[in-house]
Amino acid sequence: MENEKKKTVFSGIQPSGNLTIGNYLGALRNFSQFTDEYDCLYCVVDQHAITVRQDPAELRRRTYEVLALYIACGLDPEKSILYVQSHVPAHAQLGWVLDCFTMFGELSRMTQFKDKSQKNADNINAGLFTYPVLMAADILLYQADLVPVGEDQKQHIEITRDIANRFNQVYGPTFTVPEPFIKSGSGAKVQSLAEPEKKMSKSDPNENAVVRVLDDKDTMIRKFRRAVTDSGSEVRRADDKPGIGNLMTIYSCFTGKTDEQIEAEFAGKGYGDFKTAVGEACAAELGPIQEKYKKLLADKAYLESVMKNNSARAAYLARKTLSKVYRKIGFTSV
Ligand code: ATP
Ligand code: LTN
Repeated sequence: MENEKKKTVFSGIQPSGNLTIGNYLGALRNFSQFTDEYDCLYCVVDQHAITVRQDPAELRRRTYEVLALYIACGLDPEKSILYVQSHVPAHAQLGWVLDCFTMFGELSRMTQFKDKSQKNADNINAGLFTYPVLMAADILLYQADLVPVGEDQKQHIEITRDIANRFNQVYGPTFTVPEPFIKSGSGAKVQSLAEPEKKMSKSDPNENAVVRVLDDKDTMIRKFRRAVTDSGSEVRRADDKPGIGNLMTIYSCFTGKTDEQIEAEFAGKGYGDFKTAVGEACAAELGPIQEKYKKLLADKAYLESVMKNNSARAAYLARKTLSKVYRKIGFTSV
């Protein structure tokens, strides 16, 4: 058992905005639990981010920020590979090959493509359409076994599996077929505070709809207090109370309490007290992360050394898969 090869975990977050507690609870918070037993790669997927127009200076700044947050949340760059997608050319190279193994029809059915085309009607570019193929390349390049993501990414993991199976059927075993890791029921689906039927999204233009990982405590409490809820006053999960249900999910994630415990805690107290408590619980967990983050961000040279060393480690692994793929499809090498 000792020298049995460890399984691999891969995940990525786009530097397309300041991260929300949706990104944190659905993805980031779960990343560190794998680092002892798996070989882990966590990527800042800047190439995915440009499927929506980005300001260059902001994209650059956010790339450092997401990397610093990875580390502040407990990921160790000596142990896990923390790197930036565009620093490893093999992602785009495998992406092209996999484009030729992905059907127009299956990409047309992707709900994220439909959503984002609606939100960015003036820029429905080909990258937005082939986004899932680049994501499949990210995962398959490292022969990942497990991909921790939020519920919204399930369909993208399914298409990754389909692409891998299709390629393996034609050329023989080449790619590991990955499984999603979605923490069902607890933070895998955090909804918008303004429209609780929509997911909380870091690129939402309505700042009151999202709580950011880096918001200060007062801002967090203010945003939770403004969250849209129904006209009742009872803290209870019910189909006609999506706003309160969402806040209960968030509170439960930060405190570990069950719905019954939350209902008992706020019996007879009303929404105001509950919302403040959600803000306080959120700030209590994120405060120490913010402190670490600030120190890391001030040390750009350190972050750059992490980027450099880790992209070399990732590139080495990626190159192995890419060479195998090139050989199998009949590309020449000299
Ligand atoms: P954008 O608004 O730019 O599309 P996003 O907020 O959806 O971004 P991504 O970078 O696409 O964030 O996602 C990073 C990770 O966070 C993914 O694993 C995704 O599933 C997870 N995630 C994003 N939003 C939520 C949410 N509201 N609830 C739970 N998980 C989420
Ligand atoms: N598509 C993801 C981000 C992403 C990703 C990945 C996640 C890009 N490549 C590989 C897991 C594995 C998103 O939009 N949240």
